Amino acid sequence: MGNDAYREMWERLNLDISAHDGLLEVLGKFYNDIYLTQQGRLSGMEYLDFVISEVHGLRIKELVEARNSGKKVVGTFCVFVPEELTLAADAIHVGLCAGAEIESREIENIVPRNTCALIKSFVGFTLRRLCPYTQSCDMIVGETTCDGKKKAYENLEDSLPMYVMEVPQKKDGADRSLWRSEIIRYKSALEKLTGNTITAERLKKSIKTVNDKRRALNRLNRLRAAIPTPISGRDVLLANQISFYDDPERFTKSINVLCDEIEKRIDRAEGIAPAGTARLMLSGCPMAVPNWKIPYVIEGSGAVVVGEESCIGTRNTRDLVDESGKTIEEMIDALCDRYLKIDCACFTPNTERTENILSMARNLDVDGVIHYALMFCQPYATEAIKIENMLKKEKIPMLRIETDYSMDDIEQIKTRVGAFVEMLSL
Ligand code: BJ8
Repeated sequence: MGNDAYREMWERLNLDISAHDGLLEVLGKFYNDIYLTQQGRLSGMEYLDFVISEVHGLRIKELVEARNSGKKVVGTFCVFVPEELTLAADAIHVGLCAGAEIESREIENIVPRNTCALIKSFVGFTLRRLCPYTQSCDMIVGETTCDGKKKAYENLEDSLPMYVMEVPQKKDGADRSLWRSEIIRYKSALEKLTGNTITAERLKKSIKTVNDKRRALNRLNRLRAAIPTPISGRDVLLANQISFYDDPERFTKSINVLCDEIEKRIDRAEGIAPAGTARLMLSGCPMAVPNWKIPYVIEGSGAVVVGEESCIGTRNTRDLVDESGKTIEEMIDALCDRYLKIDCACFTPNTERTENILSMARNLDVDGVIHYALMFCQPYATEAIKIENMLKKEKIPMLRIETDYSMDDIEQIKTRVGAFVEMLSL
């Protein structure tokens, strides 16, 4: 992943070069072990391998060049921030969620020790100057979803150009009005940042661009459900992860090429695992790059992941924005409605999520569900209880895992997942 040609660029972005070199080395090895050693991979995955190999290189160079030409870069931590508006302001939208454990005692100067790994990771990346995306942002959009995130944003205000959107906790009429006004406020913030007016024509185009990206990922999700499974869960997770960084139009094209190849594989009745392999669905917290621990363990235990009910998965792609709006007002309503369908565990009540998990489990014909919550994530760990009870009634086995980004518990998780898969195969 490292490349001397980019060193000057990283220096200009004020990265801690030696720590960053160390990070790239570890990631390169990790990627090789988890991804490149897989058997029967589709050639369409080469594009995604390339993007990952250049995730701190070529893509950052593109951001630097775009900024040099006057464009702005907006970073986000949550799928609630409407990418359509960012693109309509002619800015670049990138996800900043981080999935690697960063060691730094200073993290606890910003957030307490009992904070989830995702938050600690982005705090660590920021404090240690390890993320060229964060360093490239002109505005970073936080949101009032879980308490851990919103309080961390407050404490990062001195080091980052933060802007925080208020996401309601319920979905009644007053909540919709609040969310609609927040979308309008975000539109104004973008116009001020970029100096560009978001016109109806620009917004219509960007709604289509982002919908096309979701359509491509939904197509991939439909195809992966075939029996035998034509693509590994790890590879689909990677596609979802990269969707947060890559240029949206280029990404959509590459996913559709991958899907064309999968269709041919399905026609030949070929799979990456034989028919009869236990089919599992992952549900819960998002898995940001390079958090590949659980899918790696599952697929190493002789099962295959056929769906991710997560924000780096179907929760982010399932619902499209209505494209029929003509005026800005109509399009803002369409954005408002679509984003309020996100069934994040931060909402109360959140019955849609339970219903969506059940219909996904049935449609994918899964043998079991693995619910994944990051340690100290109250919203997802608490919802896991309700989901387990619901699945029990439906006779769908579920395994609950709470973990972080470290490898300390990997052997214990392997044992639990192995036993779960064995039980499903009896
Ligand atoms: S819409 S899931 S991306 S908030 S794991 S930081 S919830 S304590 S990530 Fe999320 Fe938006 Fe919801 Fe999706 Fe908090 Fe839990 Fe940590 Fe989490």
